Amino acid sequence: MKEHVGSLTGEGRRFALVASRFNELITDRLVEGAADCLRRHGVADGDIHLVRVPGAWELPLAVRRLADSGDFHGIVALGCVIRGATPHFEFVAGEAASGLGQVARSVQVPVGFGLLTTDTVEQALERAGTKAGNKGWEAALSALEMVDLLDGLG
Ligand code: INI
Repeated sequence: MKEHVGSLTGEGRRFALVASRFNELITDRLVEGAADCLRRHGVADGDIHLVRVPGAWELPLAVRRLADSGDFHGIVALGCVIRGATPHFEFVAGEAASGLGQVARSVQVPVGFGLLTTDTVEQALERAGTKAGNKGWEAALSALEMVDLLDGLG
């Protein structure tokens, strides 16, 4: 059996991080994690572009524009939606996640999913570089692997 697996090599590859400013305390940590992951795997600092959008709702559109530009080998979407007292959370979180899913399935560029949807700020902090790791780091690692996998699949 011939197995195809992407390796984690970032040399010569360009990545865009798309991060929302809403809940910036958290999303800044996700950006740091994602950038750290890419650099540790050989992506040059000048090949990492950070694009800011207002909130998670705006992530899918910016990701699509960047994917369509053809300028990037991989994209990582980073955001944080925290449950409030109203149903607003469900709409923003649901539409942002399904919008990113739609974009990820319809473009030829791997899109890492680094959108946190949590009940509390504490849960978000735990996933942004404290006791539950850093979802930005994990999303960047998956994007790296997928870029190399797709390269190999032709
Ligand atoms: N955007 C977020 O990224 N996180 C949230 O928790 C959030 N909440 O709770 O409202 C949020 N709302 C803003 C939204 O993403 C849009 O930017 C806004 O509605 C303007 O289009």
